[in-house]
Amino acid sequence: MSKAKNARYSETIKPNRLIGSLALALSLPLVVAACSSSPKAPAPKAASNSAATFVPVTHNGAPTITMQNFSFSPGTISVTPGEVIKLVNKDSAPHTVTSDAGVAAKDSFDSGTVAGGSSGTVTAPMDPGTYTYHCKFHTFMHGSIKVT
Ligand SMILES: [Cu+2]
Repeated sequence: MSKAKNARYSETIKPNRLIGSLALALSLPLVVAACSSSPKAPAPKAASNSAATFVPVTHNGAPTITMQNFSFSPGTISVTPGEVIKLVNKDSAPHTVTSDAGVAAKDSFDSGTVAGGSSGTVTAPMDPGTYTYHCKFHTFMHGSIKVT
């Protein structure tokens, strides 16, 4: 008897659940439609405003050259005049970022020794241009710094 009652009870509750989920399914597209249609008009204005505001803040932290497996990454890094570039040495050997011969004295740069597993910095030249550099200890290691 109680089994039958339970069965009957669950049968009566089923339509309610169905209606509940139907109502939910019907209301969801309405909510999505309401969300996507109403902010569309003011969105472009906000985007153009923030684009102008955020232009100087595009750098996500300091520009970084990684020294790993006896190579520099990225091979060419773009920076602004006089910007400080972070150097991260992931090798156990020491490396340097040293400007190649032929660079005018005022545009020369040398990070000094960045010991294995440690980090350092080098300051980019002030004059726009592309400057090639090498590692003092491993002259086959090359990279370039593009100042714009
Ligand atoms: Cu090296």
